[in-house]
Amino acid sequence: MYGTGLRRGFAASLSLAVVLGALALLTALAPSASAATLTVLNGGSIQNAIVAANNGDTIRVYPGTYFENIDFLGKAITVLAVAGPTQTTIDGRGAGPVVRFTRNEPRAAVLNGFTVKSGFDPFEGGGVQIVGASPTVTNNLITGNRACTGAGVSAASSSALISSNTISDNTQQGCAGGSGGGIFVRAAGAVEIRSNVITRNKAETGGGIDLFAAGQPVVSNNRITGNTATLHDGGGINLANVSDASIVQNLVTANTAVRSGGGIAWLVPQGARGPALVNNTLAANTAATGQALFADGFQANAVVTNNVLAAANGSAVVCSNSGRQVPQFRADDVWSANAGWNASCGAQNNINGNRSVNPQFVNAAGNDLHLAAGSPLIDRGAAVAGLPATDLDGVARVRDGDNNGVAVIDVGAYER
Ligand SMILES: [Ca+2]
Repeated sequence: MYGTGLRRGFAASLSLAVVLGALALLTALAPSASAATLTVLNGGSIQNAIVAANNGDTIRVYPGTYFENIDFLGKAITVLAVAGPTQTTIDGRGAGPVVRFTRNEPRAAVLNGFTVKSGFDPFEGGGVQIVGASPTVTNNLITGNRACTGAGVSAASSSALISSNTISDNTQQGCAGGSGGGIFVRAAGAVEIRSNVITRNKAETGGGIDLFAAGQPVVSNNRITGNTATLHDGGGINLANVSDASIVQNLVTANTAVRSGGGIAWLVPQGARGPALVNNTLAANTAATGQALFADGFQANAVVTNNVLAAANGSAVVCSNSGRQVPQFRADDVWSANAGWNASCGAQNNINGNRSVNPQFVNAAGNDLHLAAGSPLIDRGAAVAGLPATDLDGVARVRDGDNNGVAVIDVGAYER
């Protein structure tokens, strides 16, 4: 029991500091004065602290590996690993989802800073399972989990915020027909998937992300790389049924689909708006058809603007016309060594700002997909409403990259 007393004393002094701070702010922030801080030390139980917590409380978890499957129990509380995911792990032991939000938790229910590993669910959400709730899941490493759908994270009937996590090496298991190796979203909502690294996940469909009847999700500023759709479509991202997603400023690279859409695949049903794909960089993805993008269905309202849709060879973009419609392409660069645009997309090249030129990345072989000086995609994008004020690096958009005195947005996820 070396160190236990010291740690408890340390925790007690922290709590005292919090109490003193709360007293100091009592007049200015009266509602927060009732919020408490609970402490969990190595060897303790996070779940016991959740049981004891009330809305507005923060549970501070100290370094260690916690063999638990925790449930937020509907509480608007923050569960925080004070030393971050490299030192703090919740290990689900294959006994169920590692973390569950299934009781209408709001955004103020926060999971922050953990390694979340070794969870399993035969249906959905091996690492983090969200059903009918909208929590915040941020700054975690979610890895080595298994489920039929959403091996890493699942979100059903949800407007959750999933931000700044690394979601890696999660794998479909427990069924045939699964999807969403990294993240699975189903049943209309407004899930936001922002600024995550999503890598090396595997599922039959949607290796990185599967959006299935997902409503109006936002997928922005993510790095989605090296994921695999092991049987069907969408190595990086797959969208089906009514998934009117805004997919903005992501890097989608080196993903693989055995069938179609190495980077992204979608099937837009009749009557749906379909996705908006804006200022993404897709490169080095592979599939049997549609190396970068496989666009299918009733997609006349789908918007594809300012994207780099590049592939080593084959058709970078294929428009399967089951709905006899193609998306609205504008200021996109669709490029591969031998055939950028597939004829199925109709006449697009040199129309509406669309082109087929070598994007001239800084170092494609080294996976540096910034535009090199002199790239033909600098200052060649179309004006887009609602674009983030900064690019994927956090560099301010829009800039005058060709030094002609006029600032114009670049094509792709990076600005210069
Ligand atoms: Ca520019």
